[in-house]
Amino acid sequence: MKIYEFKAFPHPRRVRMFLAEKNIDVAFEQINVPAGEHRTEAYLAKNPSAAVPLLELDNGNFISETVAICRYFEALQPEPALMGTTPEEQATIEMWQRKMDNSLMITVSHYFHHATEGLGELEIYQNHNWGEQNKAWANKGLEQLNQQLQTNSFVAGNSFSIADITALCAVDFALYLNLFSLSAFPAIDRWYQAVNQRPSASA
Ligand SMILES: N[C@@H](CCC(=O)N[C@@H](CS)C(=O)NCC(=O)O)C(=O)O
Repeated sequence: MKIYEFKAFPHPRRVRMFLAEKNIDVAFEQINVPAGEHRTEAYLAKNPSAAVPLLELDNGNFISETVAICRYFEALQPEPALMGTTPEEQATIEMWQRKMDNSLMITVSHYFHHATEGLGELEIYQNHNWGEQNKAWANKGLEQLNQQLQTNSFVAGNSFSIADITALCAVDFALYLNLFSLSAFPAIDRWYQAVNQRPSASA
């Protein structure tokens, strides 16, 4: 079993954090995304979506998409549960995981690709206004997250979950791009100081 990734990038970091929380050891192979290694014929044969992370199973099958990879490891090793155990927990965590993906990770990503240099020459199409619109939507996502964290210790409630992993990686991506300041969102700031200290945050 092996995971193709590019260590510094946000989506691979989500998988690294998930594995670290579960104390699962998997081999990694680096695919240099800024150098275009994810667009070679050899890599596209493994993942036609041209993206990392990608999990290669021992039977030769591939699983792409961050959450699908995490779900595989959750099923393989349920403890500690990061995707809930009861039907209500599972649905609540999935709800917040999707909210964090849609309102933060994806909007910050669009901002990066469209309103900044992004991946440079690898950017096939850029629309600055679309990037700026996504910045505004990312700020709405932060407001929603701040509101949720005013009454909850973690993103999906009382325990750490995959929703916190997605939110932390998206918040760090946004901070790296200077999209916002933590001081403007006190509840996010309190949560950030706590989750950022978990050993998995530097996995
Ligand atoms: N929906 C995918 C997105 C993965 C993704 O966008 N990965 C980025 C790295 S963080 C990538 O490979 N980008 C390549 C590109 O933009 O050309 C997932 O959840 O895994």
